[in-house]
Amino acid sequence: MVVGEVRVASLVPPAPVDSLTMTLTAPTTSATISPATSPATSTFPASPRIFSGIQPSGAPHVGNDLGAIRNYVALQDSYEAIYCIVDYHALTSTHDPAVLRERTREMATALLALGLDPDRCTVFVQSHRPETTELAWLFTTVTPVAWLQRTPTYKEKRQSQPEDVNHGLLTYPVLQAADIVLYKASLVPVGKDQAAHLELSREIVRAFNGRYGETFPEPKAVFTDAPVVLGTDGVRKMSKSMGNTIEIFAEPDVIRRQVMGMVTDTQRILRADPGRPEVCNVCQLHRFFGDDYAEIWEGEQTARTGCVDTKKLLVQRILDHYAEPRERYRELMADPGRVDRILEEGAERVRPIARATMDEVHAKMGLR
Ligand code: AQP
Repeated sequence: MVVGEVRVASLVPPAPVDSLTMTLTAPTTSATISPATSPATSTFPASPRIFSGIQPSGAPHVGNDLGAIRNYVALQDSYEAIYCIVDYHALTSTHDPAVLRERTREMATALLALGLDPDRCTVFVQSHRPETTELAWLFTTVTPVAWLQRTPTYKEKRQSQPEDVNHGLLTYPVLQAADIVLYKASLVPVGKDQAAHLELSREIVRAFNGRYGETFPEPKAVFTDAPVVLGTDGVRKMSKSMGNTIEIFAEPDVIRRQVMGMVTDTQRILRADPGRPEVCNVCQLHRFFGDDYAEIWEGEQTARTGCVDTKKLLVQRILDHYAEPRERYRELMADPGRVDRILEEGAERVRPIARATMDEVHAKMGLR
């Protein structure tokens, strides 16, 4: 186990071999996560609190779900869980107000459809609790610029949107740290791509606690057993901006096209060639959509099955797996008032926590 990370229960059978080097690491079998560091002061919550944010940056995909959202769902029963649609973060790349508004509601709807239950967790929109931006500003005063400049995501965004290298991109991880610890959360379900940001959050917290006294818990990442899901290109992380996603709520024809277009084992030229399931992302994804992964593996390795067969099966299984969420998504999208109410109530529910944290921070920093 890596310091600063914990891993949650495997929902799938173990891999037949332990050489899953690309998409997914071998699943763990433990159904529990380690307890967070014991609170150093009475201002920490009595039991670990969960927080995670997700950008309303487009249609949620299988990578978001396998890498993060299913942990959001799993953890809501064991912990006080707070989930947030991070529209302030999305503003670093999305500048059309109508698009942002629509995507924010879509992402909230998607989370609810995938299993977040407002009676068991809190779901709200980041900008509805503006204390987070004040705390982010205060955190900028303990964060060296060099820490931010070396963030991998910042470097990537400088490449992917060279015309729009805005200040928000640089301070993105500071806002993320503020989001998490405003609620004194210590466990953060995320995909592995967020590990560097989480590490930075821990450093920022340490810098703040070092200067002003023990105030915040150091947040730890919680990974699923699919911490990095590769995209349909089989090479890069599944990501909206890479255009290599399998969308959860798209029309079946779109999902079919996305899966059937997946790159498999590039060395398997003929149907009769034995495949290498450990580098075939179609095989890897089967781990999460059926209980016969070992057979899929063997079929591919011995050329008993072809790539087209395995892809067709995957299409069907993805459609079946998400059939109920897709139905709930349609219902909720037809009732936007209900979703808006859930989000408003969520923001109100966490107000006292945010206020209490800010009172403490103001006092410690000499602002009141
Ligand atoms: N491919 C992935 N594998 C595992 N986890 C993933 N996550 C995203 N992609 C993968 C996790 O999903 C949560 C929400 O991610 P986000 O808000 O950072 O969404 P995102 O970055 O917008 O996802 P994309 O598709 O990668 O978007 P772009 O292209 O805009 O950057 C996070 O916990 C993330 O780790």
